[in-house]
Amino acid sequence: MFIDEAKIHVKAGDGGNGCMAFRREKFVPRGGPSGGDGGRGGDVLMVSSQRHNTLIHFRYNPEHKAQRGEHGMGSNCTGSDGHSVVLQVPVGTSLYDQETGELIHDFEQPDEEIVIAKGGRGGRGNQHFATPTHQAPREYELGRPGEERFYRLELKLLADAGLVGYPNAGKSTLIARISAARPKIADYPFTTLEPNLGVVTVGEEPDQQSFVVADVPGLIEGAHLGHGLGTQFLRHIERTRLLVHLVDVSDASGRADPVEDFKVISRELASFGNGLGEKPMIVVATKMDVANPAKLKKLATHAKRRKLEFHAISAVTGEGIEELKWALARGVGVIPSPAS
Ligand SMILES: Nc1nc2c(ncn2[C@@H]2O[C@H](COP(=O)(O)OP(=O)(O)OP(=O)(O)O)[C@@H](O)[C@H]2O)c(=O)[nH]1
Ligand SMILES: [Mg+2]
Repeated sequence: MFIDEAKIHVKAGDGGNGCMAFRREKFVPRGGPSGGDGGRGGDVLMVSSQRHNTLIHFRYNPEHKAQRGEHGMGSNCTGSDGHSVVLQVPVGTSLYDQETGELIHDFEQPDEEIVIAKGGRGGRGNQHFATPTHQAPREYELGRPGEERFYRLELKLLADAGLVGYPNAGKSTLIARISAARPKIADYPFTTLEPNLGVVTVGEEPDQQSFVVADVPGLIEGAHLGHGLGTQFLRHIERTRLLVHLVDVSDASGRADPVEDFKVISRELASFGNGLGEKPMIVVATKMDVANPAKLKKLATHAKRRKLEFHAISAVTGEGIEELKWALARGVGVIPSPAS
């Protein structure tokens, strides 16, 4: 189980202070108290949204404060309330109190909204303290402090895209290049024995988006019959929105035909069932720095004929990596695709 975690510190806005003032107008002697109330401090709210898939945006940005209420003013003017702050979390996030470990809320549906730090009440101005026997009150209240809390967020990560292909195709190298995941990489087959998840981000704050990519062990012909590592681990990518099919177009694969490679793996995916054969797929030619041009062309032509998006990358030189990241973001739906 892969868990994303973030710790945050939130502070709601303090209430504004009440005001002490007296009406002073020409021809109105002893005008009476006129100090307005302080405004309420803003709340910190948390809402579940489908716009986010990970908690990575809190890792860069763990402090959140709402605005304080304005102080009250003379002439019975109330200070304005502070603006609230709304923090978005992915559906599936659990919110814990960092100190006690208590579970505060499980966000199970989109658009669940709760207050996680309550803004302070504004103080009352001296206008409220007048009584028939106390007509020139000098009392007023200070605003109450906004709540301050420390939380821990937890999210079980589900992969949005799955990398598939023969052993040695460069799947682990790619995930290491585009995420913080550091899987073992080596030039022998079946280096990867268990799926690795990596969080990939595209764009800059505030428009940054992130999604989860799974690197799974390589497949070979007959995997559905248990050859190699079999297909058990494919259940980890059953619920992804996109498959990324990596095909080695260098001569390092030791196989002659990349289209044959592509077909073998596609058949294994189809025979695993559970929708893997029908999932949207991007085809990626790998090892462009040492590509065999004839193999590259053959694979590109095949992808085109099958109407599958095609990319060519080198994890060594970085060629095509940035474009592929954006294509993945579109494919998993965190950024709109031009067509839609
Ligand atoms: N020249 C070159 N070599 C690469 C590139 N990408 C990966 N490799 C090499 O290919 C070999 C296999 O890479 P891995 O990333 O371990 O392949 P994998 O698909 O994860 O393999 P398994 O885990 O066994 O399924 C390693 O020696 C990598 O250094 C590339 O773009 N260019
Ligand atoms: Mg690997």
